Amino acid sequence: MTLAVEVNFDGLIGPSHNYGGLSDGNLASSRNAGDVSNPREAAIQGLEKMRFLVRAGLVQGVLPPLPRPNFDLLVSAGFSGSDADIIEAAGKIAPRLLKAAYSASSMWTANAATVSPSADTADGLLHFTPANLSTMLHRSLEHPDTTTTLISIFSGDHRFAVHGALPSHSDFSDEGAANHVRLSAEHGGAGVELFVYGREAGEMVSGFPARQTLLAAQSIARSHGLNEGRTVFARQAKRAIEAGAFHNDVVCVGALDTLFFHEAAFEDTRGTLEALRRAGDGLFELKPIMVPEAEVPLEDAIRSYLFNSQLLQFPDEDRLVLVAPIEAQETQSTRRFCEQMVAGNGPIGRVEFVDVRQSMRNGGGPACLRLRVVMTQDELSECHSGVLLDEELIDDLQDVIRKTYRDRLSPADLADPAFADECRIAREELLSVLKLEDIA
Ligand code: SUG
Repeated sequence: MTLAVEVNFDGLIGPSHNYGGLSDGNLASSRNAGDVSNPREAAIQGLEKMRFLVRAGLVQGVLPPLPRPNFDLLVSAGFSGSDADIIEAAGKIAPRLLKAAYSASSMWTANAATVSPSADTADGLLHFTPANLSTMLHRSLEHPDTTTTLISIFSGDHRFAVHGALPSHSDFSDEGAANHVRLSAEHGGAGVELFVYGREAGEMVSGFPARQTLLAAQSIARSHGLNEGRTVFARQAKRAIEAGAFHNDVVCVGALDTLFFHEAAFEDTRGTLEALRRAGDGLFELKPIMVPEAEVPLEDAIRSYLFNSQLLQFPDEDRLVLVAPIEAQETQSTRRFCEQMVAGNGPIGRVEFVDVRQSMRNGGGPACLRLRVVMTQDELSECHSGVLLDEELIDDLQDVIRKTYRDRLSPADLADPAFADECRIAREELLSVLKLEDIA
C-alpha cells in the first residue's frame, strides 16, 4: 500500500460573498436572504479554520475564488456595452440575475468536484470530475472556471485526470463530493466509494429539489474506473431533503472506517449499511455511528449542521476528531450528543467547534467549505505547491483580504459598477500570492 494523506482544499471565500437567497431548499439561504454580509469576516473565518488544521499537522490546500461577476451570464442574457453599462442595466432590470453572476458560491468546494484517489481507480490516476451543479443557476456557472483551476493545480496527465463536467441536463444533475463518501482502512489503501443520490434520471420529485441523480453518480463511477464491487449507490431519504438536507453531507459524514449519520439520512439505512459492509469486505470493518431521531431531531441536525463537519485523523491521536460548526455547540441536543459520544469509546474521540458563521448563514458548514483529495507523496510533489498552505501564506492571504475586501455588502450594492473592479483587484492579488497568475 502506498502512503497517502488526505488534503483538504478549502474554498477561499470571495469578495462578493452575499446573502442572495438563491438556493431553494437550503433553509439558511432563504432565511437570511437580503441580509448584509461581511465578506472580509467570512474570508478570515474560513482561513482561521484552515489555520487550525495546519496547526494540527494536516496538509491544507486552498482553491481561489472564481472571477465575479460572471459577465458571460449577463451577456448571454442580452446585456451589452461596457462592463459598467452591463452591471447598471442588469442591476435595474434583472437584479436576481446580477446576484447569480456575483455569487461567491464557489467557496463551497465540497461541490467543486467528485474525487477518486489513485488507490481506487483502474488506471492508477487521481480522478476529478467537476460538478455541473445544474440545479441552481448561480452554481451552474462554476464548473468551467473550476475545471480551469483544477487543471492548473493538478496538471500532469501521468498522475492526474481532470474530466469535463457531466452534461448540463437535469438527468445528469451532479453536486460533487457533497454526496460522496470514501471509506477505507488507511487513506492510501483501496477504498469503498459511496454515492448518495436524491432521484433517478427522468424522475419527477415534488417539493424541494433533489440535486443529485443516480445517473450522474454512475457516470462518474464509470469514468473514474472504480471497481464495481467496491462502489455503493444509496438513495437519500426524501424526508431529509424535504427537511432541508439539500446535500447528503448535511446529514452524514464519513472518514476511514467510520460513518457518522442521522437516522433519517438514507431511504434504506439497513440496506445501505449492508451494501457498505459487503463492499468493504476484506478491507475494513465498518464502524457506523447512527444518531437517533429521539436524541437529535432531524430539524436540530439541519439547523445546527452537526453532520456538516470534518471528520479527521489528527497525527498522534488514536481516535478521530470531528471539526463541527459552533452552532452544533449552541444547540442543546447536538451538544449533548457530542458530549456523550466522546465520553464513550467509539471511533470519534474529540469534537472541536469552529466559527464559520458567515458561510453557515448561506447553508455552508465546515464540510461544505472543503474538497477532500487523498494524495500520495508523488502526487503531492507534482501538484501546484503555491496552493498548499502554511501559516505565513495564510497571513499573506489575510493581509490581502483586510486590504481589499468590504466588511459590509448588501445585495443592492452589487449594482454599483465600481464593485466589479474591487472584486477583480482582490482576486488578482490573491492569485498572485498563490502563484496562480495564469488563471487571472
Ligand atoms: O448550494 N448556498 C450553497 C451551500 C452549499 C453547501 N454545500 C454543501 N452542503 N456541500 C448551495 O445551496 C446560497 C447562495 C445565496 O443564497 O446567496 C448557496 O448557494
